[in-house]
Amino acid sequence: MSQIPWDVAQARKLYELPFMDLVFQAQQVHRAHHDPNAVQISTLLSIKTGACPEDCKYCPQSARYHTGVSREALLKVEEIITAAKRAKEQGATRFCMGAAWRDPKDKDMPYLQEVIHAVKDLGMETCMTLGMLNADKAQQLANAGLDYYNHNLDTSRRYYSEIISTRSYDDRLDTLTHVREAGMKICSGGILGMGEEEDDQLAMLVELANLNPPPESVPINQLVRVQGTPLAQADDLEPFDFIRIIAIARIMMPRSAVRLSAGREQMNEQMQALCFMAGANSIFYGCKLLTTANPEEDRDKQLFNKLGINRSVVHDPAPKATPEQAPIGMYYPQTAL
Ligand code: SAM
Ligand code: DTB
Ligand code: SF4
Repeated sequence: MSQIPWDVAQARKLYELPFMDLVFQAQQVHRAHHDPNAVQISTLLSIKTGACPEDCKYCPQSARYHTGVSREALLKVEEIITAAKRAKEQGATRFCMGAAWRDPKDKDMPYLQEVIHAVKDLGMETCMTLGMLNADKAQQLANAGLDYYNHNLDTSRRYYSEIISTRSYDDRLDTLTHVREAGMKICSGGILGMGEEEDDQLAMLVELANLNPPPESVPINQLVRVQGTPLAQADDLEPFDFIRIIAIARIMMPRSAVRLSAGREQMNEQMQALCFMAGANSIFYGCKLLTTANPEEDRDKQLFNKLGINRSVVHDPAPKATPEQAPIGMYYPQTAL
């Protein structure tokens, strides 16, 4: 299947649609490819917290900012298994492990491989986010059985240098290439609310959608403003604009899981429901993200009950319908079969 690239002008046309038309279109695409009442849930665990050498301006774990997040030693494998078992009992199908590293070092690889084996033995999907990967390290993780690798583009190429100076946009794209070539699934998205323009948000989606194939999983984070980070005083996002970006992500990447990621603690139930309506079909579940708060599990269970949402067992990124079978073909201008 060949893919006709998206551009920002096309994305902007979607952005400028009346809100109802945009959400309706996104919901049509969503229903053509996914169960509209199913949400996949992943649980996050920070396996190495704080003291990161990078300077990402949003991040409470950078050693450069005084955020109150203290350095913690690498978690023991047993501690990780205990947390993964608990996540599984709570209904998570994927266990995502994050490390505040620029990149994993050779000495870390045996530990990471052991962790992947142990979590997979529980019958869960595995995801890691450890920073940059070269081809060799990506292959070692894939060989150990890692299913997904999370590495976000975070923002547009244009705005990127306002946010991070210690690694480049192309470094990020190179890591994604290594992940893909090693045979793992890509989880890549970004953060909204860092002072970027609308066109930066759209350009980030264009970069993601034009990966061939697009990421299997696309986390859309709303900035969690953490005291001590340079972005602690960033302006509020207009909630409807956040939902618009979810909808456009769904339309541009019809087969991907779109994850309503960080920032749910700051959203009310109605806002989250609109995000699901617009095509989000994955969340992080559990009262903590990496270092910041996420909604309590009971609150999410109540919300799912109110909305009649089922937890999907394992998210299947395969299409439920080809573009031809989709209800309204005009919603697939970018895909030529
Ligand atoms: N150190 C690794 C890296 O940067 O690739 C992995 C962990 S890092 C915390 C993973 C992602 O979390 C970042 O790329 C960013 O998108 C997201 N993130 C970090 N701090 C955030 C915040 N305050 N609000 C929203 N998302 C955040
Ligand atoms: C992603 O896109 N969001 C998650 C996960 N990938 C690793 C991380 C959110 C972190 C929010 C800030 C914190 O809790 O430290
Ligand atoms: Fe380090 Fe990742 Fe935070 Fe950047 S986002 S400072 S690389 S932990």
